[in-house]
Amino acid sequence: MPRATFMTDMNTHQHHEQEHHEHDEHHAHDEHHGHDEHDGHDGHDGHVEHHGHDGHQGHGGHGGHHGHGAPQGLTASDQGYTLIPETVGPEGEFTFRITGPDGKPVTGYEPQHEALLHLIVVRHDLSGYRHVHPELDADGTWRVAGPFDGPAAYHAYADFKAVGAAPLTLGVDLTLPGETTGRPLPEASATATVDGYTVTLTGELAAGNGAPLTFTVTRDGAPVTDLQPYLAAYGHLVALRAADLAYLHVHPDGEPGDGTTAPGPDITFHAVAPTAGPYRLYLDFKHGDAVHTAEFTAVAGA
Ligand SMILES: [Cu+2]
Repeated sequence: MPRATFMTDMNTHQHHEQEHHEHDEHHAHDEHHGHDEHDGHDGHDGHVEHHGHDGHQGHGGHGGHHGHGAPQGLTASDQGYTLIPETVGPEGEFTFRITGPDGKPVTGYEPQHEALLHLIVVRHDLSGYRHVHPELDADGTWRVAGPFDGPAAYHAYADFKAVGAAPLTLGVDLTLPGETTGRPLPEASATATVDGYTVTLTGELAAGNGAPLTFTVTRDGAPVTDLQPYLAAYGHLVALRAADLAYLHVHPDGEPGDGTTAPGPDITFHAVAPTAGPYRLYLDFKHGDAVHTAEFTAVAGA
């Protein structure tokens, strides 16, 4: 197995104030492909451990239409594309490649809301969420500075669209060895605070049914009415299923400039939870030229 040697300097993590982007709709996957173990990377320093995934639910039966509610991000390989982690550098830099149906690293990507690839990294305990935008080398290597929050088991999701292919979200497990303490999933709450903002969630996830989720952003008790767009939205929401870290795409209702969508204090999304149970929601919003992430635990009813 690949072996990680990266151990140091994992404790300084600024929030990356890169542009965050609303993600495109992603197509569901018609077929299951094998989920290969990505062995064979010995001999490189700084490898992170990564494992293939078998036996995932939720990819069947959604062919031919947009996969609202279809979990993604659990498989390292799909539709001929494979996410291959490479190295973690001394400052936590993470590099990876995506190989295509010809087995070679993909170098041609189509931007989705102006980012060629969206990378989500989260610890298995659902803490340490990061949403970053790696840079692509000419040889197909993606690299990004320090998306990790200390030694822990992680799941990384790459959300991209290769030229000529459907949008995909591939995922891999990564382990950064070292002493780590699990962080319990916070209890379900309709209120989150971040960076001096209070965000209140209205609406409930319901298994198998679309439900509106509205987040209301206030600061010092006053509604925030001048949210800044991320290209196509006033907020970016990722929902992860706590049981297995399945990645749900969630789409905003309305967008900046459509004549009806106000820049706060409310941001409304349409979410479908595939199954009942707990989810962790991560809302990125931009205000004061900084990106803030409000996190919620929400339980989908049956
Ligand atoms: Cu992104």
